[in-house]
Amino acid sequence: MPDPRFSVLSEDFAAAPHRYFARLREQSPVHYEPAVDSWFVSRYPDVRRVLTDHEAFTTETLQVRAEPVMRGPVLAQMTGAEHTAKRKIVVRGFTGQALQDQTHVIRANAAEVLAPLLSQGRMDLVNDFGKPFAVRVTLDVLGLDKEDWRQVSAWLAGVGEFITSIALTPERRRHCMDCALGLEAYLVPVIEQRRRHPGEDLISLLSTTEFDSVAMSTREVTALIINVLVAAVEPADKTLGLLFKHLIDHPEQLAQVQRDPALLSAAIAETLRYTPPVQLIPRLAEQEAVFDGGVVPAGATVFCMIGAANRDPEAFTAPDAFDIHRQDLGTARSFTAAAQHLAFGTGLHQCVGAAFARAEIETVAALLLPLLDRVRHRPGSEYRESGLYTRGPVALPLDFTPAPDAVAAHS
Ligand code: 2IO
Repeated sequence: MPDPRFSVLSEDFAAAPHRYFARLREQSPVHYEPAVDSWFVSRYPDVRRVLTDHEAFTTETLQVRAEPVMRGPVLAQMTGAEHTAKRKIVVRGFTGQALQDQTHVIRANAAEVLAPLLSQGRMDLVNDFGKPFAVRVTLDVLGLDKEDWRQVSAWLAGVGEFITSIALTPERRRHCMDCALGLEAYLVPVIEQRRRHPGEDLISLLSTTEFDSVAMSTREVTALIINVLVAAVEPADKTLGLLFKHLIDHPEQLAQVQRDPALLSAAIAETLRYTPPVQLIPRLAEQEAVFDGGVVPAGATVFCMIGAANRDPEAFTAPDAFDIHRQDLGTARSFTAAAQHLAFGTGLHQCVGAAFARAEIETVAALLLPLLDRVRHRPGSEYRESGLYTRGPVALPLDFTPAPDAVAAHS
């Protein structure tokens, strides 16, 4: 019998959601939460269905969840010809030659943020490195001033809080809106300047590429830039922290990756399956939908539980084991539309930044691993994660022995 008191909004669930995934899939696969009037779908086939049946499940939820703080429509909200055309523009900004160039930007920024940390033999991978690094890289790619990273980080925290909250108090809502307005006021003059004097950066690309023979409006470009900022920053430090946490906790696999860096993409793909940084993806049920195990009424908000689906034994053998060698992951496909795991979603709105995300995490991990000799958790540090929508380590304090030539090269 499903426990009637069980809630995905409980403190127990928040402390360690994975402990409840099997129970949800087996006993309450279409789980209703009255406090937020939403349904939570946890089985792999059901999540796939919700994300690929675009007629039955739309992204209209984003009108209230994202548009107010994005200051306009994000890519995931769009449909039809508009979506196809604008998605193509953004994809062009994150693949091919653009991605090649971005890899250099990634490496340079990683080295820069790392330099003052390396000789110390200790760092908090999430707060000392991951967070500043993710914002700086994204600003650089957009053609914004990296030195603004602290201010932009603070604005993005508010925008991210709005999008990923399950419930917001009026005070927090006001704070999030202030952050969004601050970010918009910062971006608008830049967009106007790039229209007149375009460069090689992504803001220039977005401000000048025509859609239906007209350039996008400043409002449209602003929303797409905030979209890129949030999507590139919010999950990045989490994925990096989770990758290192899992590798340190599985020393044989860490040693294998250190010996053979070609295994890194499998380690990243397995991290994304095992602990996807984006745990929930919302949809709106256009009509009543019948699942094996529950019915969702027309007009309902449905949350796809990516973490639970990625650990469904229907889809992966021994799903609760972290195993970079698993045969059922298909690493080569893991960053494409054919991915087996659902960390980038699936269907028409599957993440456009997947290739960039892979390049970012792979480049940084390949740079870091040889520099951090005998990397280990700081003794006495207590590992904790937070977040229901996006989720990752609150901190990851590491001790290591700095590789001698590394310190010389980076200080
Ligand atoms: C930004 C949730 C961090 C996206 C979102 C309103 C749309 C879309 C996602 C991801 C990650 C964010 N949804 N990125 O889940 O662009």
